[in-house]
Amino acid sequence: MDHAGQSVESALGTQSGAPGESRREFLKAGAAGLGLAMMSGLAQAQPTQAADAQAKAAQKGLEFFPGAVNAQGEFVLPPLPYAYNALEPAMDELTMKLHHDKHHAGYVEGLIKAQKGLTEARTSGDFALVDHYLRKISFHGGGHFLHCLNWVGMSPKGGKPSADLQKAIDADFGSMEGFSNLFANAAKSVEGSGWGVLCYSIPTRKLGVLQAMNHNFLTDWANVPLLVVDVWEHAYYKQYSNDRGGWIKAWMGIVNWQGVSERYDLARQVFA
Ligand code: MN3
Repeated sequence: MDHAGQSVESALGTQSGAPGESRREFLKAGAAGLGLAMMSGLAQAQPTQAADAQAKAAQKGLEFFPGAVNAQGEFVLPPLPYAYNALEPAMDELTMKLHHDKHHAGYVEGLIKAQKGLTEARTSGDFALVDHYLRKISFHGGGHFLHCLNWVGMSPKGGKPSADLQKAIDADFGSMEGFSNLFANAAKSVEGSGWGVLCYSIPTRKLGVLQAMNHNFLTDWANVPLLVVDVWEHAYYKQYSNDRGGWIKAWMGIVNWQGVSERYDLARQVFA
């Protein structure tokens, strides 16, 4: 079993009796579902290499930012992975509806519009508004991708980190308490609107915490976000008023640690 095959099986959590069966199923699903050969030009590579590379790329798109694009690679609003009221009492149904159906949908719309403007600038040769479109892409793209992560980062069941992730949390933050204190304070102290982010550093292969102001400032480019908490007022104000800390504390109880653990495994495999 080669490296890519291992990561494919692990990422999907497929459980197959026959060696290679789950890998083949994933490769089939990945190729059919994403049409990545067309997007990446991988069709000219050796068939096995191309299939493995397609599967690897499919993993990145599907697992790091679930549902961010459709089979054609177009930006879409992914459905919530649970009912609007599934996170009550930590998060109320109306906030979830507005947050997902209006706010997140708005970022998808804004991203598509800005991408279209950028394409028109490139094809027409009129670059007068190129900085405008790129700013919009950064803002709406950040909003779209972070919200894709946001929905899967929460679960009615809550849960615990895998043994591997717990080990990394202990190594990089001292303990789960050390992580929680740092993360909660980072998120709480974001100036204005933004996010708290648990991320995997590609160069150091360690876990770290970042803030994001709005969707797109204060980050750095060497990190893969694994878990995010939304501290825009639209995410909590109806239920928690101005008590951002109360929202973060409640959010800590509904973190989907199984999903975070899977993305951590994926990050270690893809960026090993
Ligand atoms: Mn939001």
